[in-house]
Amino acid sequence: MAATAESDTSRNPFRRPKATTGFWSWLTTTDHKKIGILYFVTAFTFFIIAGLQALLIRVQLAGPDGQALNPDQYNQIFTMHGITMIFLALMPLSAGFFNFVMPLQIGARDVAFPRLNAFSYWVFLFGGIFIYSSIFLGGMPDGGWFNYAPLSSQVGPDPMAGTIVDAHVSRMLFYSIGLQIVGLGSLVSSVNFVVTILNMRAPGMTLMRMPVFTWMTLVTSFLMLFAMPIIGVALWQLMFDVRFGGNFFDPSAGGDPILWQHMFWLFGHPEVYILILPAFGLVSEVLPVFSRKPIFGYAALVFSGIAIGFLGFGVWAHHMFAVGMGPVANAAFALTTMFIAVPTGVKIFNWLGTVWGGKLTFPTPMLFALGLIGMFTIGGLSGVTHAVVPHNYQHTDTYYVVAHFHYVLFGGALFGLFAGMYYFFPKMTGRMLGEKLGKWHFWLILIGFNATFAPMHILGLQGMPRRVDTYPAGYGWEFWNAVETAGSFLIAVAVLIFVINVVISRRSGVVAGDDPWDARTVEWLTTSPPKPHNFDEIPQVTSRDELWNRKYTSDHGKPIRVPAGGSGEAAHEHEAHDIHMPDPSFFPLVAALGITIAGYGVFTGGIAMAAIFGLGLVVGLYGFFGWAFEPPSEDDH
Ligand code: HEM
Ligand SMILES: [Cu+2]
Repeated sequence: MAATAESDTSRNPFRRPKATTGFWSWLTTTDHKKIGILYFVTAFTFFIIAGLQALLIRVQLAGPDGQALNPDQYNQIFTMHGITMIFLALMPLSAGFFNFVMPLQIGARDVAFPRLNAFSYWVFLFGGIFIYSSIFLGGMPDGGWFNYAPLSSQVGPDPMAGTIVDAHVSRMLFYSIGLQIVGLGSLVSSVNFVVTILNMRAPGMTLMRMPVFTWMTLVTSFLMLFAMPIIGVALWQLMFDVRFGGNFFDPSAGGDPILWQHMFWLFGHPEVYILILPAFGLVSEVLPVFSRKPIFGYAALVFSGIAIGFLGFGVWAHHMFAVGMGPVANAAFALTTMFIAVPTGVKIFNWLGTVWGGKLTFPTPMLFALGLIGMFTIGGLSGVTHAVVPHNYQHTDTYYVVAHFHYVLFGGALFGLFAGMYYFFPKMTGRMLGEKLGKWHFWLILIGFNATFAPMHILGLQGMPRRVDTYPAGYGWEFWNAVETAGSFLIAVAVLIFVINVVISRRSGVVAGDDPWDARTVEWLTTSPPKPHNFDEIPQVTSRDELWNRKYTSDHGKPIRVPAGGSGEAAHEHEAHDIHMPDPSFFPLVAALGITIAGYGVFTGGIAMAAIFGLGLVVGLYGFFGWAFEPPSEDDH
């Protein structure tokens, strides 16, 4: 029997790759940890690119009448800065943590659909490359990250200049098709995470024993599940309008340009929670560990996250107060927007309650966590002022708004992600990130960040509009713009120090051991880095903060260390048993590649379109069929 199966698989066109180490293994991996690391490296590379674009913007605006970029270049740069930071940097950085940390936190060996997980990474990467290939093919999208119709959807008299689309159509197709491809990755990964969290928790890990980060992964996945399809539909409509003569947004043909704004922000506002909730989850892991106290108000923290998830779908039109919806709609959305400040405030209160009276230590992850509390609160407060409609009329589309979303997305989301990187780097690599360089990174980025974005509040209230490539002298905007530019270069130095720290620590950082922070949750039960199968034995969970309660009993709240091996569980866990792990496969990559190739077909017409689209279809189908029919590996027999 075995012999024939062996010969069968060797003849099977969909044979499996075997490599589990080396370059090839990264192309075929279905291991959630490796996929997590692929997300980190790729997303951080895109972050650097978007950061360099931000520096270019700041060079252009350092003084009046900037000459570094012409208007067309400037439009492309700020658009790509926004798109890249949101879709190709911050979202996938969160996906890196979802992938690497969440299965460990729930005591699982992997996610529910490992190959689907690999597929979601490859469509993210290929989608990002697809969008950036626009540099060589007519220019990058230039309509801003929210790309309002009819500016984006209007086309010239002859959009098809011969066999290929004209520059504007091409840029809009890179935007609409590129974000579709990237969005597909988010959508399928959210399905994966929801199924994993609801079905693959270790015995005893009830929902109300799950770590807060895993809860925020669940809420964020549901947000993606409901928000991504909305932008998906709008992007199809935009593609049809610019490429196939549709009229979704053309009022002269019965379409409605405001429809795009509603569709975009119905996705766009939940999107900002998709960006911030993972960071909230990471901070909720870090604060208790360095306060040596359980999180304050666990249930309230979890339910406020869920409340934010729900309310997040009811505020979208606060981005459209000035569009002319009328006082009733404006008042309604002003109210719902103010409501959402309540659960957000609960979170900040609970974090402060956690550190209050704690035995605090301040390693770099703790500094970034505290930084998030401070900076996000500032962003949150300016957010409340946006909800005041008459005030919004004054400052919408000015630098006051640019200041606000950088305080919540940079000061909030990015600071939280950095806290998570310093906190989980030891688990991922087995080594600690350098504390000295870490402290330099934190203080320089905190100063640079505030120097860059705090003055934007002033310039915005003084009337400086966003998205202008130059401004004249004599408006009194020179000083603060110069300060902002200096601040942005300080941010760049801080990020460079972080990269140096990662490279050095990866090789020669202090060896971490399994539980370097004396942490509270089961992911720290595994070795650092974890074995391919994570746990030799799936842990039995009996409480929240399972690891802490195994290590400490408490005497009137004072933790008393339990002598090692006392709980009996730990010893037993080191025997590896018959553990089946997902097999490597390269078909997810092939399927993702096929979809991307087909995307290029839309830029052409006639034969060329049929050929390119057809090629994409063949490659994609080979990928999906291979994925469906590749034989199970030997040990399945
Ligand atoms: C690294 C430091 C950063 C600097 C110096 C910076 C600077 C800027 C500036 C000056 C603008 C306004 C451009 C204009 O309206 O003409 C801008 C826009 C924007 N930034 Fe940043 N930014 C940085 C980081 C980030 C981060 C971390 C995010 C996170 C998501 C982000 C997201 C955005 C978005 C979405 C826009 C709007 C683009 C548009 O109008 O379409 N930025 N940034
Ligand atoms: Cu909003």
